[in-house]
Amino acid sequence: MDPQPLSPARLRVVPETRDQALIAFQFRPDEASPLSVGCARLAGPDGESWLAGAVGESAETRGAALAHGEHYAMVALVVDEVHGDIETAAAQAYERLLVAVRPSEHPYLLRIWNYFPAINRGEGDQERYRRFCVGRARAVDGMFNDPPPAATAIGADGEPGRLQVVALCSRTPAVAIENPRQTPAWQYPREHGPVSPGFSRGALLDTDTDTPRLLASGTASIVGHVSQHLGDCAAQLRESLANLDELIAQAAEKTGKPFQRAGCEAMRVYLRSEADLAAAQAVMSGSGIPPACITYLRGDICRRELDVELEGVFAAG
Ligand code: 3EB
Repeated sequence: MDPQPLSPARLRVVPETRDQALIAFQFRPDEASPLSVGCARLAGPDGESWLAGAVGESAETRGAALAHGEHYAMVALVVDEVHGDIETAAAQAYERLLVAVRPSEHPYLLRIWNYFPAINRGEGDQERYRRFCVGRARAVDGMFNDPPPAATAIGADGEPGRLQVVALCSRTPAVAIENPRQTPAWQYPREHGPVSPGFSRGALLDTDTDTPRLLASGTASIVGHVSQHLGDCAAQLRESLANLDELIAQAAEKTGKPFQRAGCEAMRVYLRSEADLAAAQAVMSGSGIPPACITYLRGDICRRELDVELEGVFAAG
């Protein structure tokens, strides 16, 4: 049987800036652009394009961008944070997101990126990441949690003021996956915060085609619900890759297609400290992930004791 050609309307990610991208992430600072990730780039490509065929309609202003394709759509928002109140900013961002997405032809949220500065500031339940989780949980509807999207939540550079939320939306739901080595985030015990974070470990897209994709959420050095290898970034990165392997194995099992590390189309590695860059690159160089697709960004992991997190897109084959 001849392989089916890649349906151009389905998802493909390239680690570069392209015209006609549904989502054109930039790893270059630009406060005005909702698609410029607010984390300094340490190494690797300075753009990441999510391609999904012809973009029928798109708009970008200071503070919001949207693009509609055939199967997929994108909404990006920047919400001003007033008086350091990240909980209210999160609730506003997610209310706006749902208002834009639910009545549209692409009502399903598959993958969300959240960036805001000083994510670990504040103690205990006052920590800004935990307040963010409370605001997000307050704003979302039942559909959001059934199942929740794959997600990233990372601390951006600078002082509080800008909450950035980027969402990939679709006509049809994704297949959510969990990691058997990790407690689902929505079952985290109380010690991790007053509300459980709303995300799935990964999402499988285009499972009705010959070209499914695995979107791995922010993947860190956590086994069960417990952070591992504190103070050792390289060991944390190896543990994160072990977690990634579980997601890849889940993807292969659920689709019946051969997913592997080498099928990575784009990866982001977030490092709390630029000083860990060389160690991280050394671990990644032996990982089987194509080095040319990896961007290293300086970002704060939402658990303050962790130094590294990764995320990526994988094609079968
Ligand atoms: C963890 O497993 C790491 O709150 O949306 C990863 C991805 C993490 C997304 C989120 C949090 C989120 O707990 C943290």
